[in-house]
Amino acid sequence: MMLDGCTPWPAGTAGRYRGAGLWRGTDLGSLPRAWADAHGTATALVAGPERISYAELADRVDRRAAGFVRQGVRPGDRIVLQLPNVPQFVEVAFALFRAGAKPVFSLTSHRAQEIRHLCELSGAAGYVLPGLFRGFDHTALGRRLAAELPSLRRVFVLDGTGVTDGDDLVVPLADVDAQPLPLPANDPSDVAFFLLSGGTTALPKLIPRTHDDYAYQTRTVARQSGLGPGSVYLAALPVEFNFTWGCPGVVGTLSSGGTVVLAPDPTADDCFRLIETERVTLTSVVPTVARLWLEERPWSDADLSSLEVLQIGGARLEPELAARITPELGCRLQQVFGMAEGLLTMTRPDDDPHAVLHTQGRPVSEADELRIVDALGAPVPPGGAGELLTRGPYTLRGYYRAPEHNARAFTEDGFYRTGDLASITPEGRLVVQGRIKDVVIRGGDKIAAGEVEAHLLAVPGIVAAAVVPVPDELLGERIYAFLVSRAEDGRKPSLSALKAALQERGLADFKLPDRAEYVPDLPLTPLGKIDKKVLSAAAADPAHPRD
Ligand code: J2J
Repeated sequence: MMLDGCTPWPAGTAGRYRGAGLWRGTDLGSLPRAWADAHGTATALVAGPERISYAELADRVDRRAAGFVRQGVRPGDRIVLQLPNVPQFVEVAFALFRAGAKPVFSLTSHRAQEIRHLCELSGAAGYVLPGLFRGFDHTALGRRLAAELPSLRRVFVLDGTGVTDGDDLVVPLADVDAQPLPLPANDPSDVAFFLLSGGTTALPKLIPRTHDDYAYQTRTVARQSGLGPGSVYLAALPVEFNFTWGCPGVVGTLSSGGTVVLAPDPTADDCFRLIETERVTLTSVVPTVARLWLEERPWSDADLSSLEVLQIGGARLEPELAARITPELGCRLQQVFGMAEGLLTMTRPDDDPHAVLHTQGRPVSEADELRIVDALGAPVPPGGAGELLTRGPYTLRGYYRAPEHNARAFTEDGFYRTGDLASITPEGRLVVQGRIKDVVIRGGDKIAAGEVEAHLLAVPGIVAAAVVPVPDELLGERIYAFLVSRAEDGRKPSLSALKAALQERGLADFKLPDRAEYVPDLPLTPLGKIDKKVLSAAAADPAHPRD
């Protein structure tokens, strides 16, 4: 049974996935103990000077799970989890699985707008936060939200910032620690955790991932990536990103008996040093990070010879950049196309070099179904480009508590409309051609245009707003806002005033416009919708006049 508000796979389909041995009834909460039984003294996690064995990790997870129960966390509770790349992220995620609670993975860059929405939408009973992180007081935000939202009963603070004695709302994460308890197993077909959608709508959506589907995804990708006890995975990007968490990422590496090294951030400085000292064999980055690493490589004497594979995904990888990876970094390139919603495609070790540079590879599961359709939903002839639709054993059937959006985002027969434009080669490899969804992908961060537009419209003086991507060499795309201001008083907030206003509203920094331009009117299509094609073309035109 899936949590209320989720869309289960049809019984027949689920039966097929089980019958084929894809879904094996794995409870993610039971994994740390099973891993400890198999690899006890081996190193599971490395973070700075700290090295945590599999046995230690399982013990910490058991103690924290009991600690959460003592703090009143109940099976089925949703808990917003917002932590940087620290061992506690892994401990807390698995402890919550153990306790039957469902973490909602949030980004550390999220602010009041995003966290409030996640808490409201999920009806969160708890919020695990870093405390004071990169100059922002998350505890203060947690307190404010708890005052607004009656369902939010507990705030757990990693660094203890803002904790006061005798407070039963704000609790240090270190106190979430108790003698292990026998805890009931989870239903493997139920939601284990929620990932955040890259989004197309004004408000982000939650993606339910089940124990069975995520165990299948991570196991399959780990096997195809040849992971084993000798593998060392560097978590360079934020761990809560599906790419880093399970593609094969943290969960796939731990399932294989390997070691996960947590990098504080993806800078070349930090990561090159960790690759050298920890003998990292595999890591995953977005194209922007790969570009920065290539820029830094000639200036670094770090020994990167242990690195076997660099996975690159999350945004379009220019073939020119792809071609530089092996000669300049000395490792194999693996292109990955993925989405928190499910479907993953990857190039493989035995693919010919042309396929590795120019395609996003094949789906990871034989049971993944891909369709390419035209604007009317009809299949395009083989090889043609169109919207990619997909369904399969680890692709959601519906967002959480979003019936109206689900009616548009899925076909009647359960295919997810990805909003990506792609074609499929005769060998079955995916080639991403572009997007039809209204999203900006800025250095791998996904920004829903509609969300930024809604906030811009709330700024005094702005009467119309349209956000489009503009090409950028380093970030791939930047955020370009076209605005119409009220004519009578001629108020046209400057870019910095707009950014300040959006920050003031509590929007995460990575969603702030990079450029704003005032126009008398927004162009419309014959159907009366804002013509974003015209705006994108204007934004990208070097001769286009700017403020
Ligand atoms: C072009 N666009 C891509 C690629 C994703 C592995 C890797 C990435 C993600 C991810 C992920 C792309 N070329 N190679 O979850 O497990 C764009 C598409 C897609 C959207 C999904 C994983 N790889 N994209 O990026 O949920 O537009 O997942 O639909 O963040 O990123 O974004 P997200």
